[in-house]
Amino acid sequence: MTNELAQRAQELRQLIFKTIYWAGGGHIPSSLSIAEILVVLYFRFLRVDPQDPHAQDRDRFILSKGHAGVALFSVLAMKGFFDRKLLASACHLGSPLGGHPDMVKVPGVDASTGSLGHGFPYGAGIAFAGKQDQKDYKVYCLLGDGECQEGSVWEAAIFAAQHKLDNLVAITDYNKLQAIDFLDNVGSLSPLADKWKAFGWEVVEVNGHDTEDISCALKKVPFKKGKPSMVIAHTVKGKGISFMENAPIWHYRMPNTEELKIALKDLQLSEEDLKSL
Ligand SMILES: Cc1ncc(C[n+]2csc(CCOP(=O)(O)OP(=O)(O)O)c2C)c(N)n1
Repeated sequence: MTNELAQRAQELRQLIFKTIYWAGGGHIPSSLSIAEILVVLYFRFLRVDPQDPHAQDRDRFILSKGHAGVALFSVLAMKGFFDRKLLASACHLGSPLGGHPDMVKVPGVDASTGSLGHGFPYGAGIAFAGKQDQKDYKVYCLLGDGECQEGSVWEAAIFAAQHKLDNLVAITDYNKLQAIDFLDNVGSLSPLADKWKAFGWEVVEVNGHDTEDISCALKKVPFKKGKPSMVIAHTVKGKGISFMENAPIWHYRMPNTEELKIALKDLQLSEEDLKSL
């Protein structure tokens, strides 16, 4: 199973890169950072049905760091929510797949996100509604660490603890980078785990590129009855493409001809592979 999930993560990275290449632009490193987290969620935990994407009692997944939308589109295509050929249209005029996820247009997308600091509070609201309606679904929210510099994240954190939302599971993609620089050079969140604990959350830290480590944590949610759960996933922004790893300059940038060759080699793709999706 571990190998299978690791292989899926590799396949997801390839699909993300090809999709953004076809789109002509996008957030490559932000998407590569979350490949293992997404495959673990979609292929091991989320109770979702591609044939019935609006099922009332399904688990919800909210990509609060919506700028990594291509990663979500790619994993949804792998899971069978829509034909993966649709990925070739991403970011082109008239496509349902834009730069950010749209819940009205894309089957399997549970929240329209992209404005940082909004998806997570929305997810807390859905978890609250689930409690009120005595439903047993869980709401999983994936946050960026730079996104956690937004005040609305902490308002939602207070709300979730106050209402004992133990059906809410947040995962922070803790790659220590935001759009322009390292968090520590802009607005440090350290010590991040202690901050969430102080806000009334139960916290577990994992290696965000180790599918087994992520799974072990998610198996235990809620970490404590009556409390919301936070998984802090230590990741590397740009994981899988050597020159993009941990490099702030790549947040939104496309490789030139020479860089493209290296990226393809790193992802075990050929130039021929780039011709189709
Ligand atoms: C409210 C808001 N402000 C600014 C932006 C522009 N923006 C897009 S991505 C990004 C950086 C986010 O950093 P992080 O959450 O750490 O994501 P990652 O580094 O993994 O891409 C910013 C500032 C936005 N999408 N929403």
